[in-house]
Amino acid sequence: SSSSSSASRGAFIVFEGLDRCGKTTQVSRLVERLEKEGKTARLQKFPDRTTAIGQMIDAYLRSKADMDDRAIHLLFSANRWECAAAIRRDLANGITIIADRYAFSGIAFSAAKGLPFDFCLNPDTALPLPDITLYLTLSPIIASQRAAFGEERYETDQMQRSTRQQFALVAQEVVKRHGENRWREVDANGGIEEVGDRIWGLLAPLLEEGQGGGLKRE
Ligand code: T5A
Ligand code: NA
Repeated sequence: SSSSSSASRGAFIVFEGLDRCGKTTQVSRLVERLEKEGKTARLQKFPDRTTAIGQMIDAYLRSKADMDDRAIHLLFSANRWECAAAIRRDLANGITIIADRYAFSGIAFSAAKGLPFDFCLNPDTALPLPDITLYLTLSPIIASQRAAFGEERYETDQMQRSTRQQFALVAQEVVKRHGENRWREVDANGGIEEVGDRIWGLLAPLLEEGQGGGLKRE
């Protein structure tokens, strides 16, 4: 197309994966790299622990507070809803949003605790749809050996195993509803640079405008 890049919508890119797979590390690097390439990008972390709802979530995750499974599930979702308008606004203004976790974590972690899958999915269904989700996969043994694993509530081998199974169901659902280009697995084994290059190799062609197979923008 002949439209200038400043007039086009930003891309909405989500990173997902089990605990300690390296999401935050890669999301920060990607935002820096995009800015070097002249794109405006914003990092959006979920849970966003800075809001009032986020502080309740933080207390729950650090086991400073207990909560009913459904109640905490809805708080995770509410924490996304309170950020949704800003995400839509920024995308419309050409800002690329890179999210460190999103609704897919919400579904997978809560379903792993035994809540019905549909109950887990429903509160998030009308949120802004990511153009692409990169699901980082890492050997569970390596993940559990990384710094600070085990400090927060869900960081047990059993919970991680169960969440991995639920993520597979989430992936199926995303592909069924929105097409296979919306969900990509990325091997997160290897060094930080190596994984970063893998991610960049996948995203850079999609972010180039005017090329076939680019990101589908909602
Ligand atoms: N949750 C979340 C829900 O239940 N419902 C929801 O709706 C949402 C949104 C907190 C928990 O909340 C759950 C899921 C989680 O259990 P969080 O705040 O994202 O979610 O959790 P964090 O503890 O911040 O992040 P993670 O544990 O998921 O870690 P990351 O971001 O995957 O990994 P990162 O980059 O912080 O790296 C971990 C360590 O490994 C090193 C890093 O330096 C760091 O020490 N590292 C590497 N080492 C070697 N090689 C590499 N390639 C490395 N990459 C990173
Ligand atoms: Na993180």
